[in-house]
Amino acid sequence: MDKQIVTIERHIVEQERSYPGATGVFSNLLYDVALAAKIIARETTRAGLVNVLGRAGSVNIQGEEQMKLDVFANETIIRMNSFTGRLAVMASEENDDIIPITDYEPGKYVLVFDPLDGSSNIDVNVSIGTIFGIYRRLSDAGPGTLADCLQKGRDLVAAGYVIYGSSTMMVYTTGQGVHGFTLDPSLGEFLLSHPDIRVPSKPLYYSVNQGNEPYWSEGVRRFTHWLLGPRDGDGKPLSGRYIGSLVADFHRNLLRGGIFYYPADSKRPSGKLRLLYEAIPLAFIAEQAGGYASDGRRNILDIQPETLHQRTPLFIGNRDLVEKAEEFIAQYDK
Ligand code: AHM
Ligand code: MG
Repeated sequence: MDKQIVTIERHIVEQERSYPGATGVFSNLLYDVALAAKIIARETTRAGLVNVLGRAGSVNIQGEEQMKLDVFANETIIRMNSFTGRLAVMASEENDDIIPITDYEPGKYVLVFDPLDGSSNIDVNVSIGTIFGIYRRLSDAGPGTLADCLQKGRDLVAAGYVIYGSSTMMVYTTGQGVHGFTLDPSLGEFLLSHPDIRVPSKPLYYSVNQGNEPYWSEGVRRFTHWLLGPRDGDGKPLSGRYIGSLVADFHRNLLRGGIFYYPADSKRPSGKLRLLYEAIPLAFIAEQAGGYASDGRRNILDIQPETLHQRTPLFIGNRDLVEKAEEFIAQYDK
């Protein structure tokens, strides 16, 4: 029983100590996100009971129907962060425009997030997740701007996700490794359960919506067939695993090794996933865990976002597998 119990608060404070000039604002911002995650976790686990399932009836900018839990998660994160004095602006998948901090004193950070990703899985009790990224503001003063939100992944200060699954976990990085915390519902605390996560060098899984194969490019098709084979004599073929919740698919492959991809195809020439609040934060986490993320041609972290809701193809996971995808695409998809 001498194993130390490390709460997320303690872990954040201990990490902050390695930054001599830190004021604590950033640590508090991470707690705010963790607290919002606990509130969302409480609602997602009660969803079937309190009859919050179903559609809210409104349609978001991507033309998708929002479900009630998406709206709840979005409002929770905005509400928990708008008055703290820590943020200048937010951007959410569920809001057409940026959410500048106007009614309270604006702070120096920027929060971009997908409040509840994988929403088609809510109704069927399958894991869903929240994804977030934190930047420093670029503008000097006043409410934050669109330019504050459109920063490259290289400039992230922190990124993370929360998975609402068989247990709730929050996984984050501030550029000092990737650390995972499991929510103890009886304590209401996230406890360090997965310190210093590294992508295993031997991958187990490939994850892609294979129903889209008729629309794939030659490069993606050939890459997939390569994955299914002995892969340069590298042992067993990979197993296919696909949930259709990005956070859950990413999380499994982060812990077990593998590649997730949602390529561009003839139906979706820019891919499906969003650059700013889906691909970029997960790319930072992947890199910090020894993996890699690409749009098929370049590092996701080097892409300059141009619009808030821009989509991107995404290949993410073990570096050698992602680089192999880049090779196939360079060779066959001119
Ligand atoms: P959402 O933002 O509407 O929830 O959609 C994003 C989700 C991702 O979680 C997942 O990786 C992908 O869509 C699955 O798409 P598909 O059903 O086309 O395979
Ligand atoms: Mg999403």
